[in-house]
Amino acid sequence: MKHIFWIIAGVVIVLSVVNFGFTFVQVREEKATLSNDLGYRTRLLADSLKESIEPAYSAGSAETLQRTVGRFTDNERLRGLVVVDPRGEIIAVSENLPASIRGNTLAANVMDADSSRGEFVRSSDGSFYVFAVPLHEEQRVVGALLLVQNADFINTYITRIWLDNLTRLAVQILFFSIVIAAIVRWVIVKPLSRLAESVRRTRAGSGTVGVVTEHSFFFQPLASEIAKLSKSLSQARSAASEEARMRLEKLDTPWTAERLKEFVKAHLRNRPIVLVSNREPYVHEKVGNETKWSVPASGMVTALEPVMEACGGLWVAHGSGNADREVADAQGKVQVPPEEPRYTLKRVWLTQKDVQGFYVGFSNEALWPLSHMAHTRPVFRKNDWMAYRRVNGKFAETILAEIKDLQNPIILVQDYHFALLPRMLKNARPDASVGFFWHIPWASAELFSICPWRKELLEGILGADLIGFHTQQHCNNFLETVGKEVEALIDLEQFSITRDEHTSYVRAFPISIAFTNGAPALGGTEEKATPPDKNAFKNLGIETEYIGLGVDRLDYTKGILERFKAIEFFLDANPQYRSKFTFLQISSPSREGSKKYRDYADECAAEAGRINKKFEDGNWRPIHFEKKHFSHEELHPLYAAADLCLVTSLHDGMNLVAKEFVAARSKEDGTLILSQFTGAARDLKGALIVNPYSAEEVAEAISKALAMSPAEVHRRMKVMRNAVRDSNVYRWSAEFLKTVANLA
Ligand code: GDG
Repeated sequence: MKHIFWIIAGVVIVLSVVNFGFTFVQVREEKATLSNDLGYRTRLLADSLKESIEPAYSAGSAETLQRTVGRFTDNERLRGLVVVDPRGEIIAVSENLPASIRGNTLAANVMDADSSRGEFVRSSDGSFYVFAVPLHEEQRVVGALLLVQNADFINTYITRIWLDNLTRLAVQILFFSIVIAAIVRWVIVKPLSRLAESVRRTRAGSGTVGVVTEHSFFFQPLASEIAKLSKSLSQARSAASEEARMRLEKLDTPWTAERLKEFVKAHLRNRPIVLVSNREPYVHEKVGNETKWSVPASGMVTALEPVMEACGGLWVAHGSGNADREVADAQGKVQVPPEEPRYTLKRVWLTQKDVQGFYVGFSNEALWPLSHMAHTRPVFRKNDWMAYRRVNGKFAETILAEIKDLQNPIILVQDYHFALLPRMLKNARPDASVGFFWHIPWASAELFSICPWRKELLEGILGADLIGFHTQQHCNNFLETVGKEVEALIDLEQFSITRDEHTSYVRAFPISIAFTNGAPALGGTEEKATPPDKNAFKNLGIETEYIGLGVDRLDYTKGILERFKAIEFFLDANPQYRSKFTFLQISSPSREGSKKYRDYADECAAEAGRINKKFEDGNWRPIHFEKKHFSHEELHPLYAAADLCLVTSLHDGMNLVAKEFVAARSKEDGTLILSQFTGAARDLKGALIVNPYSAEEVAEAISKALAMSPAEVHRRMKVMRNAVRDSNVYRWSAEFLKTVANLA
């Protein structure tokens, strides 16, 4: 719509300029012609009147003179006559001649010069052409005769020209606007957007070749080229799909989005997949007058988004963005990814009170610290628990309504926000396969026992057919907790729990990212061919020889303060690295509704400030603390170019940042320093494993990393890249989906 407006505005400007130009010239010419004509006719009239007036003037008869003058009063355009004596005194004047004209000074000038002259005069009575001619008696100037002509008709005529031309311009503008809008809309925009839609559908695999060429008369050559292109694309796609099908059985080949799709088709026989999480994969926000979308900083989203892109289906999540409602339909649904829709996101709307109790309160102030051994006391509030139950119920209702016409759906419930949901869903729909994945650690039976609602939580989780954790240790802890808290039959061989005739299987599925070794991924983090380039750091004002990187949600479990302490320790112990080493900490603001998180953010900023003050030298300061959200596209060049990445979580289910760093190192360089308390420490054997509580140990790892031989760096990175490549998120979901589908 905007572009049509600008095209029309351009045409309006051009038409107006041309029209005004022509009208201006026309007006000037018409005015000159009319004025000359009036002047000429007045001169002729003046000559003939002079002949009749001079004898009367010479006879000295004022009465005869007045009678002669009177005869010409209001005659057509001639407004009147004035006869003056040599002193300029009026001797005779036409009756109705306005007073403003009578005393015209032209008479005196004409008598002095002894030659006739005319001029246009504008007065309150109108516009006039005054022409004066000297009167003679025996060659002597004895007076003057003034002829006053009405000149208003010239202005009236000029005004008419302007009005006529402006009316013509308005009609032209209207006509052109309608024609242009119609042409742009029907001949350009519509066919182009149909073309784009066809291309998009073909690219997404849901369109047919040839649709592209329909309705695109104007773009026929382009359309037929695109049709050929999409034909090649669909041929390539079926070849890839065929290959993926063949590879399905060979488990040692890498998993890709395509292979996962084929797997879903073959093993799940197109059973509908519904994924449920609190955090939505795309958030729409108002930025000024514009609506923008972003992918939130969340490990769960990073891992599951590529899976949904590959498999399609429905993702149900809390609509938390301030423009979420605006872009969703009446049912809260929106097709995503926004640029290339592949699945449906259904947003559930929560009240401020729900969010406070369910999310900020019970999820993040009770369950999060309860599950992480980070020495932060959980806060259990009855009201938060009630809100948690209420919101789990609300999500259950929404999902049950969505699946009411679907048979044997597979429902994948994500994370600690929805511990009660598996039971609610399974009770209402026993035919559904319910998988539940707990993305954070399951600390221990002892720690869990302090939760006042532990039995209800376990009851809820045990509604699932399959319960997944990142590590075997978390599975063991969970089984031990169930054994301690509820009456159930625990089979340690099967790793299953049977209660009220329903069996839940407990398995470790170490999550990962969409590392595809250069093969096209449908989303998420993937290896890109861009060479490492420290310019990305220069843009942030970092130009030192050595650069360390940290990327975390601003969360106390990520050990950011401990990391800063280790950097201080490192610079104290290794002064030769001062002014040569900079640490960039990217911290995406997180859970800002909670005071604990706001305070932690302030503490991190203060600690970075303190350490910077201690070491700063000229323009150099050791820690750059960027408290803002970076997109995956912005993070990638930083991951690819840093010398080392520090992951010092005090406790972490998996930690995907560690895997993203590894995936970004296509040159097989760079060192990962990784906390022993992350799930990732079990998968990434090439990392320098550290205890984040020991600043000395982390500082030593930093100096070891910076002094490590390139061969050693390469060897370690290669090991890690192989691990992430082999166990990417497509394998993770295939294994989870296969297990959950086979249980039913
Ligand atoms: C939970 C568990 C487990 C994007 N922009 C920014 C940013 N991101 C992305 C990172 C990464 C993700 O956010 C963070 O993932 P993690 O796995 O490190 O952590 P959690 O969000 O706590 O995830 C975790 C995960 O679930 C999956 O199961 O691994 O253990 O706690 O993809 O690229 N991150 C930051 N700033 C940004 O601007 N910090």
